Amino acid sequence: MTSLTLHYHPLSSYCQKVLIAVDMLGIEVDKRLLNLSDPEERAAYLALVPTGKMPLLVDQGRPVPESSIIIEHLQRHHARPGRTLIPQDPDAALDVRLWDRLFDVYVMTPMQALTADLLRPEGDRDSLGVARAREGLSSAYAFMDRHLEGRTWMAGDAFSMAECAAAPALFYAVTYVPFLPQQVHLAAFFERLMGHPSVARTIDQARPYFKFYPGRGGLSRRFFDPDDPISKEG
Ligand SMILES: N[C@@H](CCC(=O)N[C@@H](CS)C(=O)NCC(=O)O)C(=O)O
Repeated sequence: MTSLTLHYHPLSSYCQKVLIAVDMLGIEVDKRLLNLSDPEERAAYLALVPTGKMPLLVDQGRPVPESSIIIEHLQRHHARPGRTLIPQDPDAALDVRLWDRLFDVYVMTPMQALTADLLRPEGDRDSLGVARAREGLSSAYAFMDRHLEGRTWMAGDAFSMAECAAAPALFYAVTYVPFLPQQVHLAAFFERLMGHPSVARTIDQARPYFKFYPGRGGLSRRFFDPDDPISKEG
């Protein structure tokens, strides 16, 4: 038992963002798997966090919501010495927060809209919303690819909170809108993210659940559990 409890689900992109940070910062947390489709559990969770969104960190009884705030909290109060995801320098920190926000707003949000659409009954699908979300992803890819030319990471020289947001956001986004062949900087960045140990460990935790992901048709076979028959499909 630690003083920290993380309410989460391994499939959730925002939970993955925090799980990557927890791993990077070398922090022990007790993980509590959420099932928000259970009405009682949802009601209890809403009492803890009025938005009802996951993840939620509880630190000695104090709820800390919102993925970026959770990461800042963990960095400030619990990171192992020498581990950092937000630089000390205020301007460098601002740059990290900017890219964290750009991934949340311009990649996570349209990606979630596309997932939400797939979860609706056929008759309630929103083709205009889907087209807008796809366009949103395409324009985000374009400016991100330009920014990445000559860079390894989004902000500064090190893996930061921006990459914690980028990895799950792009992981799911490409299942709906693949990168264009000319977006080589973004594609190389994606492979760097997927090869990063903290990201790879987080994806490994989610692997048994990918068969439930509504956009699994676009997910590369390499990410499925090798024992799952879907990993062998063409
Ligand atoms: N701004 C929030 C977004 C969190 C969010 O959208 N979480 C999704 C899962 S990835 C969620 O809780 N969905 C469940 C629901 O809306 O009922 C954050 O950064 O933590």
